[in-house]
Amino acid sequence: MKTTEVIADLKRRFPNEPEYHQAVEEVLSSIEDVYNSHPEFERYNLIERLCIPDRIFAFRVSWVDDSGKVRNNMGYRIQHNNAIGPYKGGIRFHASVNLSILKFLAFEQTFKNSLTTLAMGGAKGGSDFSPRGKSNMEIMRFCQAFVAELWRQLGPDTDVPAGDIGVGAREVGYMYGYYKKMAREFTGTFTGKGISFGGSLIRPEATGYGNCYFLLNMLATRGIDIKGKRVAISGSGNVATYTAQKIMELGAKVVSMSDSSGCIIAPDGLTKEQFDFIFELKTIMRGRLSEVPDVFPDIQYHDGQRPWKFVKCDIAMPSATQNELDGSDADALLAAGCFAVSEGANMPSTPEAVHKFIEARILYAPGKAANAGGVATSGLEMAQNSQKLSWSAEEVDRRLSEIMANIHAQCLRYGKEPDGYVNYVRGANVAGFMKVADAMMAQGIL
Ligand code: NDP
Ligand code: 2IT
Repeated sequence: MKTTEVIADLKRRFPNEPEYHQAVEEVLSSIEDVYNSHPEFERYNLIERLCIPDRIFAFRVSWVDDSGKVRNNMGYRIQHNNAIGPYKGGIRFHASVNLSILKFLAFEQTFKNSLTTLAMGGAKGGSDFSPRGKSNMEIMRFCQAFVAELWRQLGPDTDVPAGDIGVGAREVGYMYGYYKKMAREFTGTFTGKGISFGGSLIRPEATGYGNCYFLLNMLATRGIDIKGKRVAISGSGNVATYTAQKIMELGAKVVSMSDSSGCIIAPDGLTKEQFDFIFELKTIMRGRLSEVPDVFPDIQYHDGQRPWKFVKCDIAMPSATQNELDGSDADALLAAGCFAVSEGANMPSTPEAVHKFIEARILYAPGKAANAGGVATSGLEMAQNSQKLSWSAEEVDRRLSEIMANIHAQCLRYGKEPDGYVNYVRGANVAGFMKVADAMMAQGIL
């Protein structure tokens, strides 16, 4: 296989999908050697079957806003690959959602889910609907209209959605409720559900906590203690807030957070009081970070900016969205002495930034490894739902921590370079790929 030819062909057949091309290019360039050492993969044209989603559902979602106006959005579900388990992956509600973004996310999800060691295939879905500024009733009507179209494609052993940007416990609750009504079943068909109806303890925290556990494993390879380290975080949603909470609990300092309007910088690290305020502001009040300096004048706010050029940090944990950290941000981080980057978001660093991190030989963990704790805990929620049992928070947290250590071990196994440097991108891609490839080979041409 020549990676360049496969990419060129995908670009020709699926033009105007830059995020999808970017994600595919990153994976294919790191698995080329492994792929070529298995000629049977080529005979079965495995690579194309792995890059092109099994199927894509696209539909109009019509709903009525509070003023009585009829609104139309697009809805999608991409069932990418189910070689190793039912389709599994989040739903994103954001104005920017399009096929390219969802195809990249579903593709990434397939490798990430494979790394978790649990039986989950890859999927992603969403809509260009933006929950920001909408009332609860509008959100509910939208979620119901979305699921009215999609429910027939879902099921506990078929396709199990969850949250992502713009979709949290509230949206999952409304979507699950409507699914339950249409399908006339009470099963674990969504994860991230409320605790009273089958949700798992620690699922809300899992992506952020899991990223911190992965980071601890990486730091241990260099004998570095996290205590007192300065950690720059972006985002202030589900992933970012629980990352910040765990980072502080571990004795490190959170020096930045951000939202889509700008970033806050706390040069000495957020205090517990400041963090609690931000948590409430973003998750309960659904407010803006620009309001933070009104209450805490020692915190700086930079309108329209990302944090990377404003912080002096040891560790960066980008946790907002794709391509939010570019080459010049990477230069700034490296110049300021940053020695570890662990991605909470999916594909937050541009290819140029990734290249700079790896060239500089710093610890760099791609999202598909570092943020896999979220979907892994979704897998644990599915297991609990199947058993009709719920595990304690300690039990789920222990399993999450073990899964992250296992993902780290897989990265070491496949990612160690001759000079001893661990290339986590290669490690995660090869480990994730091998399991899915083996399963696809065993199941014939589908
Ligand atoms: P949330 O919607 O809870 O939070 C998203 C955060 O990122 C908000 O602070 C939001 O700002 C900000 N943001 C969103 N879009 C943009 C943008 N285009 N530019 C700048 N900032 C933006 O989502 P999550 O925390 O769940 O997701 C964050 C990332 O983590 C995503 O990449 C997601 O795919 C990934 N992820 C999520 C998992 C999960 O379990 N939820 C699991 C694994 C990965 P604002 O408040 O202004 O909207
Ligand atoms: O990107 C992700 O891994 C998620 N949004 C979580 C998916 C899930 O099914 O829990």
